[in-house]
Amino acid sequence: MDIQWYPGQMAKAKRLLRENLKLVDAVIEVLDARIPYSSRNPDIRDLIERRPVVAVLTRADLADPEATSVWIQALSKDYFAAAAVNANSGMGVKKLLSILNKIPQRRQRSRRPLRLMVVGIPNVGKSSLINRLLGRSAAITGDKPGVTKGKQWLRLAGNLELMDTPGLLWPKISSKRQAFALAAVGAVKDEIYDPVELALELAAYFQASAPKNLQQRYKLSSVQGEARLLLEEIGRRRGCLSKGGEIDLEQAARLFIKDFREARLGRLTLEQVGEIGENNEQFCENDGSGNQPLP
Ligand SMILES: Nc1nc2c(ncn2[C@@H]2O[C@H](COP(=O)(O)OP(=O)(O)OP(=O)(O)O)[C@@H](O)[C@H]2O)c(=O)[nH]1
Ligand SMILES: [Mg+2]
Repeated sequence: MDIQWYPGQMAKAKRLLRENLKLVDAVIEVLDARIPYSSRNPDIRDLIERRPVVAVLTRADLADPEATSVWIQALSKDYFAAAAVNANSGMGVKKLLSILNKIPQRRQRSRRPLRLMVVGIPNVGKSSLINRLLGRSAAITGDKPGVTKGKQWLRLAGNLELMDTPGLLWPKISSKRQAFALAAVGAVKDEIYDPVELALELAAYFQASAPKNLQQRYKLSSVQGEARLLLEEIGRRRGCLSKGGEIDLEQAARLFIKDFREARLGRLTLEQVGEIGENNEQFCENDGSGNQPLP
């Protein structure tokens, strides 16, 4: 599936990051626990310039807990530290705070608070995470990408200042698989992709990797065969009908995508450690054919 978005907006977000980086001691890179590979921004490394980066996996409540702990171990080798949280409930935030407190000031003996910039793909939970760290709702959040438009500094009572930033996507997503992963978790605007196409790819993923989850959720005896027929069957069972009584495939697609996003099909991690390549760049370059099987 192809994704088109607004390069102007993203260029602006990138400039904002670059301009403010000199003000901060470290960066928090927020990743989606269900797609840690695909939510990693290949540009960020170049932008960050030798500052410590802490990887935070949000939506750990929606991901497979075992896969998340394997990810934390793997990411800890690559980042200053890594932690998993539920940025809605606050689970894991206390541990994250203790990690943040170990980050050194860039200027020693400086009396100012430690300053952190929070970056990541759109809709991944950056603002929610900041609110949980602060213990109050100070940053605006919302269930769609592009909610945070500019930077916002927020101060924690202790000794921490956090900068919220708009979501960042890189200009060229060469891998269809990565485009699928980003659309599946809601990092790109709904208008930008075809919901039926996304649902069909998601259905194919479930057929291959988690057929039981499909069977249980929609009470189906068999889930194999053409993905389109499966989506139709889901639509039939869930009453997604058009006025003429026919199955409304787009409605079925939206329902199915929503079920996945809210983990009603179970807690699943779409990308496992070591599955795609040792580093994300390799993954981005090698996987541009679009012919690769889904994870
Ligand atoms: N289940 C679950 N939902 C989360 C979590 N973190 C964030 N969300 C939800 O994800 C949506 C996006 O959260 P935001 O904090 O606005 O995300 P953001 O990264 O600031 O988004 P932009 O500013 O649009 O780039 C909201 O509906 C949150 O409730 C999490 O850990 N678990
Ligand atoms: Mg935000």
